[in-house]
This record gives sequence, C-alpha cells and structure tokens, in this order.
Amino acid sequence: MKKLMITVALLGAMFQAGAQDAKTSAIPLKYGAQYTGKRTDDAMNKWRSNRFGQFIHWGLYAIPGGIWKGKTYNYAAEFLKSSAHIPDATWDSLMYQFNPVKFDAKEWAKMAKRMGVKYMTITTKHHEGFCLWPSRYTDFNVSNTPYKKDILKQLIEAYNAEGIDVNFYYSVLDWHHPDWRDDIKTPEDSVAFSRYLSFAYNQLKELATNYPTVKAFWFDGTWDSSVRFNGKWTYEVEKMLKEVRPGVIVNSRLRADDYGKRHKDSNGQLMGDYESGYERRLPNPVTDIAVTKWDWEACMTIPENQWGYHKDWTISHVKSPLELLEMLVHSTSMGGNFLLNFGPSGEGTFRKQELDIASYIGNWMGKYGNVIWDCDYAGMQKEDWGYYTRKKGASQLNMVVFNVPVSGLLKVNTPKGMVLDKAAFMDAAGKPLSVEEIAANQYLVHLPIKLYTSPQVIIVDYHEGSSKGSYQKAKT
Ligand code: H76
Repeated sequence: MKKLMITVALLGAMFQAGAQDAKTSAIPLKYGAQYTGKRTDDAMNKWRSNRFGQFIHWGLYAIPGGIWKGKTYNYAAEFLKSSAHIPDATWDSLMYQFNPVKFDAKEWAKMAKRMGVKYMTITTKHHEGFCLWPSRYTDFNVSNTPYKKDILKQLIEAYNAEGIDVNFYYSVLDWHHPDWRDDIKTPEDSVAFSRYLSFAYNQLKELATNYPTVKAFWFDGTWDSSVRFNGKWTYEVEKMLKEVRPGVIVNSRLRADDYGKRHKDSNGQLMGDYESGYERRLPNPVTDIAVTKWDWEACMTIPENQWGYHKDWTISHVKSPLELLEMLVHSTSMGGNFLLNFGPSGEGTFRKQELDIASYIGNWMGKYGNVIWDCDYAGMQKEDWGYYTRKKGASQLNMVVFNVPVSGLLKVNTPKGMVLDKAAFMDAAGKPLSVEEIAANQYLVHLPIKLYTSPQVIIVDYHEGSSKGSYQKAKT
C-alpha cells in the first residue's frame, strides 16, 4: 500500500513537471514558425479586408486546352504535359505559338473590378516552368514568344489602376529546368538541386525587385521531398522576400520546418502568414471553427479540377454562380479569403461561363459587398439558413440568407449577453422585419413568405446586455 502511494505521488509529480514542460518548452526549430497568431500590420490587415480575389492560371497549357492529338484528357488542363506524356521539347515548343492577340489587361482588370474582387493572383510560372515575365534567369519566358511583351507588367499596371492588389503565384516544382528533382537519391541530385534552388531564389528576388507593388507570394509545387526536406531554403525565401518587399505576405504552402513538416511546424504553429491548404474545399463551419484563429484563404475552381484553360467543360460539374457566391460568403463568415480561379484561353479571352459568373457575383457584390469586404467571423453559432458576417468594429450583425425556410422564420441563437434590437433587409433599410424573442438567447426573424431568387442580406442591430424576457420552463 505504502509503495503504491509513493508511486502515485511520484507519478503525480512527474505529470506536473510534464504539464509545465508542455507549456514552456517546445521542439527547438531553426526554420519553424516565425511568430504566433495573426499578423496585425497594415499590409496584412489590407490582405484580410480584401476577402475576395481572382486567381488566374495562364501559361502554355492554355494553347492545347486539355486536348492532345485529338484526344481529350480529363485531368487538369495545366497537367496535360504529364497526363499525355508529352516530351519536354515538344511541350516547350508551344512557346513559339504563344501569341494571345486578344489579350487586353485593361479589359481583364475592368471585369475583375466589376466582379468585386480586391486582389488578383497570377501564375508567374506554373509547373511547366514557362515564365510570364522576361526573367533573366531562363530563356523559357514570354519575351521569346511571338507575343514578346511582359504579361506581368501589363497586368500589374491595369489591375493596380483599378485599385486591385496583385499577388504572384510561383510554382517551385519545375518540369522544364534540368536541375529540378522530386527526390534526392544521389550526391549528383543534391548538387543539381541546390543549383535549382538558387535559380528559384533568384527568380523570386527578381519578381520582388522588379514589380514593387506586388503584395503577396502564393507558393505551389512544394510537396516533393526535395523541397520538403529543405526547410532552410523555404525559410530563407520568406526572409528574403520580406527584406526586399517589407510587408509582403507569404502563404503557408511555401514552408517546411527542420523536420519536413509542412504548413504547420513540428510544434503545431502555422508557418508563413496564412493557411493555404484549402484547395477546392472549405472548412466546415461547425467543426472547423478553430481555423478562425489564423488567417486563411481557400482557392476554388469553377469546374471540378481545371485551373488552366480546358476546351471541354462538359467533363465535370461546372459550379453555378450561386454555388460560388455561397462559398465566398461561407469563407468570409469563417474569417477567410476566397480566391476564385479563371483560366483564360490561349488567345487571352475568358469563356462565356466565366464572364457570366463574374457578372452575377459582381451584381450581388455591387449591392452587398459591404457584408464581405473588411468583414470577419461574427462569433455566432452556424444556422441552417446561411451565414453571419460582421464588419470589423461594427455593432451590427450581417445575415446572408441562402436557404429561406417555408415558414419564413429565421432562427438566431445568440451568445449570452447579446440582445437583438431590430432587423431589416439591407436594401430596404428602415423597413423593419419583426424580431421575436422566443426563449433565452433565441430569436426568430420573420421574413415575408415568398419566393426569393437570390441571397438576401439582413442587417441586425443588437446591444450588449441581458434579456428581460421571462420564459416558462418545461416540466420534465
Ligand atoms: C495540384 C495542383 C496545382 N495547385 C493548384 C492551385 C493549381 O495550380 C494546380 O495545378
């Protein structure tokens, strides 16, 4: 018995020491997270307030558009070189066909502005290795095509003139460069790959230096073990970009730590400035609410998995404008950004479905953009009718209603200490909707019963305090 008690006491002491250790000590890392929590500087606040962005995938893959020698490849069009096993020289010679005669950066920027995006992220170089800017580190770039002109420069000028931030996507994975390796198997691989890493580092420095208004870098193609076990390089790239361009923002997908852990380091801390793992998916508004403690961005395709231009959009579900709009609202409601992808053709034009989506979302954003831009997670429980957002610092709650119940009654469960005062449709301000308190911290907002054909926005006024209602408890 005595022995047992001593053991128990010892165990207790060990647990206590263990608990303290967990609080104070972490796995020492040279290349892990550089800070914890959210960045709160002006550049990051602006990035966050943007909320809605346009992703553009444009490269040589836009020319064949998913079809090679008469055969349609259903996998992502920008992967055609790999899906159709096209030899390097054959693929690379597409460069001599790159001549987007209909490309008009100003038109693109106007369309983006009308859609309501506040930033645009462009593929400076995708996995194929072709560069949309005249890089001095490779000939495989736009200046050696029949088109010749710098695409990035034109896009930056046109989008910035419309007040839209421009960010750079950069694929570290590079199918063109002879020194690229997926895996390091021999000392020769190691030598070659370190040359590759210097090349990519130089290109990134070139981009940051030559395009001074770039706001963020969006890294991709970082999953192979060659990059994953080069945490030092990913750390140094982030550091260099921030030295060249103070305030610049880097996604978590660039980063790996000392032990090959990606996005989040071995201590569970996010690396880079925001979580960029949400690709073609969104966090769950009930179970993934922890995501609100970080900045994050979801990127989304219109068809199932086509980023670059694919000629045939009948091969998968093409999302409707309302599905995409709901994803945007869903993202804002969870404190994240939504980056919607477009894949222009080899001529430099957007297909009709893309233009229609842009104008549908744009019309809605024109009326209701203020429940998206600069808005955040509202701290409310998820309800079946849709999503809440809240503008930073505002004492109003926004309800964006996608599913109106046949009763017309929208349930609002409030946290303790929040009392609802009134509600009104945003575009019929002044004409109040009835707000009925039905139980402690439970309200019903009454909507007119009719057919709604677009998402409704309701602005709710509330104050902090406790409800005066008296409720009869059930006899159980
Ligand atoms: C897989 C993959 C890549 N990551 C997406 C953002 C697209 O660029 C796609 O090609």
